[in-house]
Amino acid sequence: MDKIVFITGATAGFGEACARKFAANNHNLIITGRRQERLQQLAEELTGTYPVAVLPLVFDVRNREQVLEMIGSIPEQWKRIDVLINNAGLAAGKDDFAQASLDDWDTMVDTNIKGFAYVAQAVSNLMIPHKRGHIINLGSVAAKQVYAQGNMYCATKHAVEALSQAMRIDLLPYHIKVTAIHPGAANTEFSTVRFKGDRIAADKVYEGLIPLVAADVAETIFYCAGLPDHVCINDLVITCTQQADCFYYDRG
Ligand code: NDP
Ligand code: 8X3
Repeated sequence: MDKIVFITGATAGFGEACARKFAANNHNLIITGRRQERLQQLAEELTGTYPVAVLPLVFDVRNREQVLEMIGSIPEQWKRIDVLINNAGLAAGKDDFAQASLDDWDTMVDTNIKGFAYVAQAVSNLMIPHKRGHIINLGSVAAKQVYAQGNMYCATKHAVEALSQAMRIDLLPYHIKVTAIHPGAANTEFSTVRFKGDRIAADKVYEGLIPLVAADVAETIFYCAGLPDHVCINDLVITCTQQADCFYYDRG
């Protein structure tokens, strides 16, 4: 049976790669993000290439009213969502605790914790009546360890870890699976966003590494989503071979 897969942050990186992977396997998609043009182009490309339907929804996960309104007004035939890939998120800045921008902190908390939770709650309420569904949350190796100047980003990803556990417990009676995926360094738009367009700083993150790419993470998510109904991967850490954890890299 083809699934309905709801992907947040599908305009770039992991979300876009997941959209390509799931569409190539004939699943119908709800794709979301703020950049309408990118979403529209992706929807047209995927529906033109594969026998799938794609519903693009433009909203900012930080805006609670928008999240509730957009998810609340999904057409009836799209409401039976099988998989949520709760992926939209970002790092803003990498600075010492005492100097970090409070605006950056607000952006990360509002996106990675509050927006993340608004979407998960709204979609889980669509899954509950059917007593099935799978929520796949994007954490990070920064959900497991805290590194220098990672302060609020690491805190938000630790919150993703905590909320994934919380969802797994509270959604247990409804047989909704919850998987937390924790990638290490992956070369997407992530670092360019983090360093506010400074490509030199962004490229330095991946110097000497063959880092993960978005398709690696999408393959892993696709694998987790394809397991039998009675099997749930709860927690999965994925790094490139040259990264052991947040601290140890072999940069050649
Ligand atoms: P990208 O920057 O490539 O993509 C991020 C996506 O999130 C974009 O589609 C963006 O869409 C969306 N997004 C960001 N803010 C909002 C918002 N307020 N409302 C709606 N959508 C938003 O990053 P990645 O694909 O690398 O990251 C995806 C997730 O994986 C994030 O949660 C990140 O923290 C996590 N992660 C990334 C790692 C990496 O090294 N790349 C490693 C570990 C975890 P738009 O701008 O159009 O709104
Ligand atoms: C992104 C990976 O190591 O920059 O979550 O925090 S890291």
